[in-house]
Amino acid sequence: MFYNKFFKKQTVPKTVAERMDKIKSSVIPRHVAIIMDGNGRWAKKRSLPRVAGHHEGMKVVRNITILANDLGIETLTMFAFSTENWKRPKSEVDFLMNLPEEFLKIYLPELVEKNVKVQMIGDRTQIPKHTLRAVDKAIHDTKNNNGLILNFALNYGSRAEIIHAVKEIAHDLKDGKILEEHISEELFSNYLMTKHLPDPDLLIRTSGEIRLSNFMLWQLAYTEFCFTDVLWPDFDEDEFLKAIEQYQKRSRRFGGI
Ligand code: V07
Repeated sequence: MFYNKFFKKQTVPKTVAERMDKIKSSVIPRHVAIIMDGNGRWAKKRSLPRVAGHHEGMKVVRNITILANDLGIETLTMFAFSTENWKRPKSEVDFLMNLPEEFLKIYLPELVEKNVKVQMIGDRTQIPKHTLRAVDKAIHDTKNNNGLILNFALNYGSRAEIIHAVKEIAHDLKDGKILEEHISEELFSNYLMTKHLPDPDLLIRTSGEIRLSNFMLWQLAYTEFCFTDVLWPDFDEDEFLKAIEQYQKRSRRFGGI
């Protein structure tokens, strides 16, 4: 075998660490948003109650958070509970509203230690007090961290977010705080719950559903989409790295013209 400057030895990365190094040498998406679907189906396949799938899905949230933090991703938004989810049986809603507390009881010390900053978007008014208390404590305990922003969408609906923004803008117009000619895409973005975050670069939805389900409609205008058939409880490191690798291939094509 002969090598010169034109024929570099090519190796295919195999281990997670090697794949992570290769990923880190290319464009990392700043903001990844995930619709974590398929927990109920995962449970059904195993003849378990739906809530067993939600519980298993919670562990995956931890694993993907740690990996995203290690990759240097700035923000990870996880769609944990939609405004539509209230229509589910009360027992399931109650279980879901206990998950933030359970998650934080187990993982908050690790998140604090790994410099992760917890945040939340969504309508707080209908969320039970005990749930908000746990989430607010996590936000408080991690407010000085400057690693990954772990942003939970809890009781979040994008159309409601947009209507809320429109009302606030109307209010500020009436008060003379802004003028009609000030209304722009940038100003509008600043009335959304994500005003402090860049738009997502990559959206991942698990479990084979190919729709947005009222998630970040404004913010996803230019986002790359990655849909996978894998159910959320089965979504592992390999699946997340595959999604990032796919994103990097696409952005290389886009950048290269
Ligand atoms: C929930 C587990 C993941 C799959 C999708 C639905 C079920 C983590 C949280 C959470 C939320 C806020 C917070 C800390 C943790 C969570 C809900 C559901 C409602 F500050 N997982 N998870 N919240 N699932």
